[in-house]
Amino acid sequence: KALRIDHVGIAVPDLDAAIIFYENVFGMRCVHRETNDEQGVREAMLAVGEGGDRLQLLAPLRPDSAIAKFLDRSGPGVQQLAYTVANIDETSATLRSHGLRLLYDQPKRGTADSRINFVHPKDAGGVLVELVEPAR
Ligand code: MC0
Repeated sequence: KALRIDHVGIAVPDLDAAIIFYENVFGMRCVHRETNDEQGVREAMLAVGEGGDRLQLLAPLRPDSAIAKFLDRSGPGVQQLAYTVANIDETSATLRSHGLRLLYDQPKRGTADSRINFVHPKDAGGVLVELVEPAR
């Protein structure tokens, strides 16, 4: 089951400009930055307040990446909604038993060495749902 919202992911064309915007306008704090070559993204994690809520900014690393394709089609905006799960293998099995397609056969590496997978947006009401099992 989903334990909490892990983060909301927003596709942006310019990571540095977006960080400055969210810090200055909404008072968020950039707490982590990382390049994920496999996912084709440069990302930043922003803390919203002190309660653990997080916004993830995603900028494309390559023109053929998922984020570049999203920006081409839809422009900047909410690209994904991520839930924290305790055990991604169990959660994936449950979702598959409900007939949902997961994008990867096995979890891949996400932010800060988490294990991640995605539910196809067509199987989740038009929302790209990410599952995140944090690193121990
Ligand atoms: C595409 N669609 C979406 C969508 N992307 N709907 C909602 N939210 C999105 N983000 C819709 C399209 O409009 C289309 O609808 C349909 O899905 C299928 O589109 P497609 O052309 O077949 O597929 P693609 O090529 O656009 O790919 C979509 C897909 C891809 C979700 C498979 O983006 C993907 O593999 N995403 C997973 C990886 C990812 O997003 N990585 C970047 C974040 P119509 O109605 O037109 O047919 S990396 C990350 O998040 C890591 C760092 C982390 O958090 O740890």
